[in-house]
Amino acid sequence: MHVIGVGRDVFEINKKIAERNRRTFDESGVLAINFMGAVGSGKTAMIEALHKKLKGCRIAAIAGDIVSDLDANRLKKLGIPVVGVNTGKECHLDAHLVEHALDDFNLKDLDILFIENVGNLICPVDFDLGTQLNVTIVSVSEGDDTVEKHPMIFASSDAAVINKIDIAEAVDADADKMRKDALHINPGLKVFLTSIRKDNGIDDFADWIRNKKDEGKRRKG
Ligand SMILES: Nc1nc2c(ncn2[C@@H]2O[C@H](COP(=O)(O)OP(=O)(O)OP(=O)(O)O)[C@@H](O)[C@H]2O)c(=O)[nH]1
Ligand SMILES: [Mg+2]
Repeated sequence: MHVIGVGRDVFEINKKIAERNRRTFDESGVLAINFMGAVGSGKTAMIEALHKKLKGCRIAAIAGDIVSDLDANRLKKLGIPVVGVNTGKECHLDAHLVEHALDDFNLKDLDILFIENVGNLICPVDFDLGTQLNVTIVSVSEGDDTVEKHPMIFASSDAAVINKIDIAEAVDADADKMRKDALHINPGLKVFLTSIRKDNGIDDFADWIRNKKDEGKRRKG
């Protein structure tokens, strides 16, 4: 009997396209960052905030959503070049969708490409987009057990952002516990505690991104 391994094929094809995307980003000197995270954790708000902080960097965004163009329009309003990608019923972006969206950018004119994935902490884990960095954003309002309940996404991230610390007390959440949980899962993780609302911790996160961009440019020569 011949069994068709559909699942495996999908992952293998995605991996190949992701490698192609990574080469494209490296060759164009673009730092691409995959922002994963729970619904409403602050992914779009973080791109808006970073746009203000990363003055002098030429940034653009891909906004992934299941159906709407609300996030894409928020970013467009700020003058950020953006491509909205609707995934329909799919709960994650994939490398092919990103590759397709790249047609709408002149990558040579960009320094940083933010890719906002579809909001959840599960599906995006299996789909490498070819970005050089993966960042997971959660907020204290999801509960301070959110990190330990979703180890896979933190294990496959370069940085974690614990956002909305301004309301931690109000929602009875321990942001430091979340930080420790993230480091327990992945000791190599860079963790940022932030409040976009109060502009706390965003400068550190922006500096980390800027350093990664400069490292990439130096490597390219
Ligand atoms: N109190 C507080 N609210 C915040 C903070 N950051 C974002 N928000 C609010 O949280 C809500 C969701 O923010 P978004 O940036 O839309 O979240 P998202 O992760 O992009 O959401 P989806 O795209 O729907 O998954 C908005 O009402 C923001 O104003 C923060 O640091 N503190
Ligand atoms: Mg959003």
